[in-house]
Amino acid sequence: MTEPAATTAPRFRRLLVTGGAGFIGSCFVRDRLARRDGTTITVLDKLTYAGNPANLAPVEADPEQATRLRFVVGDIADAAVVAPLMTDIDAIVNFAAESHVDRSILDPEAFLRTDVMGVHVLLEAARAEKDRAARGERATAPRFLQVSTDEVYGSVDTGESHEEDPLDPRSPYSAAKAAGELFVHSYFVTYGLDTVVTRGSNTYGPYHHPEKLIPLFITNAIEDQQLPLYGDGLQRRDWLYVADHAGAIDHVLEHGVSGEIYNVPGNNERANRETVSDLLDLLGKPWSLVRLVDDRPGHDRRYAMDDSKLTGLGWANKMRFEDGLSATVDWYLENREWWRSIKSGEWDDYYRRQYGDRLAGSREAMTEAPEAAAKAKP
Ligand code: NAD
Ligand code: TDX
Repeated sequence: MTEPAATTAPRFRRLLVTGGAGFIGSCFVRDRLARRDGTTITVLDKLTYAGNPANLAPVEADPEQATRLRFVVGDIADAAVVAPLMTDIDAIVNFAAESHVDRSILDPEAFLRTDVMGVHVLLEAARAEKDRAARGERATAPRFLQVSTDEVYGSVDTGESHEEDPLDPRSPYSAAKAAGELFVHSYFVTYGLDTVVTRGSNTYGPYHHPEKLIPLFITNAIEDQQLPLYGDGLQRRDWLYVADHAGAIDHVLEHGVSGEIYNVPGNNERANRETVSDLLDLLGKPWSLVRLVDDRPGHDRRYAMDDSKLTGLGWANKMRFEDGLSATVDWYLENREWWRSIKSGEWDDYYRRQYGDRLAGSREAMTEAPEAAAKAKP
């Protein structure tokens, strides 16, 4: 991978990055430290099933970058852990979350704890720092960037969601994310905290936990395992490459207007069937691996967001979907140890709960073409 070019000094140089051992957070940390612009990062991560220190191995392998990274294992919902980490940072970027919709259906409480109460603990610690700044005990209050999601808008049958649209979250995951970002906004309005919120779309790329659609289907297909496609497979998602998502978050951190929310779309909207067909082609694997299984309860049919506010801020995504998907497939082919170690232990139990009955009652998916599938009503 090529290193991003060194840039001018960033506005926020000392960062607290929560969830920095996860998929998008680790990309943010790797890319920001690789810029060698003097940034120092403290990662706070609970190392849940989704957190993996191996995601930061490229940083640890570079002695200069490694000196600018400090890793703290801990919970964002633990005020005693969080408070001391806030005293000498310029900004906090909150990636930490329970992030998988299917797990939120199996166990909603964990989502309430981290995605709502954890955010509140972080906000309280930031507010205490703002009070310290007011007393002259530090120069400025920290900026707070909350990483949110397109799922807070709910299912969007036609058109595109704009930042001022009403929220309509429909899963425990998206309800928790909506509550989290509403808390963030309330701290801007009520306490004058310097906040910004990003709402990213479906992200894909290297280091993506194999519970999510693209990495699950790539890794199952590599091993000739069945691919459990929910419902009719005609749900539509807008795919955003992980480095573009992390880059957009960095851009909003630097340039976003306080109190504002920014959509971060990928502008690559496709039916799940199309995405699956593309990745099977890249792997040279047959469509017959795909099985239609019982749908996700409350499954959102489509997400799509307007990008004018973010482009107006001067951001443009770089990766084309075809290139990003191909690079992602190559990465999973070349990093089998990384995902094989995740697909073991707790994974087997999760996979049985999530897919055991579904796959037992599954049907052939017949055709890969979305139009034909819509007519065929399998
Ligand atoms: P992920 O599940 O890969 O990583 C989450 C990280 O947070 C893990 O490292 C985990 O250990 C850590 N974590 C979880 N609970 C914690 C806690 N209580 N305290 C400290 N650390 C904790 O998630 P991701 O896909 O990288 O998503 C990152 C953020 O982006 C999330 O807030 C998610 O809601 C948001 N988002 C994700 C996508 C996507 O498609 N993946 C799209 C839009 C927004
Ligand atoms: O086995 C599967 N079969 C299937 O058909 C899985 C895991 C998913 N799907 C479908 C459901 C969705 O229509 O694929 C689509 C994508 O599913 P996920 O990868 O689980 O993502 P999604 O539910 O869309 O949510 C993702 O994007 C928004 C992230 O997981 C969230 O964290 C983010 O906020």
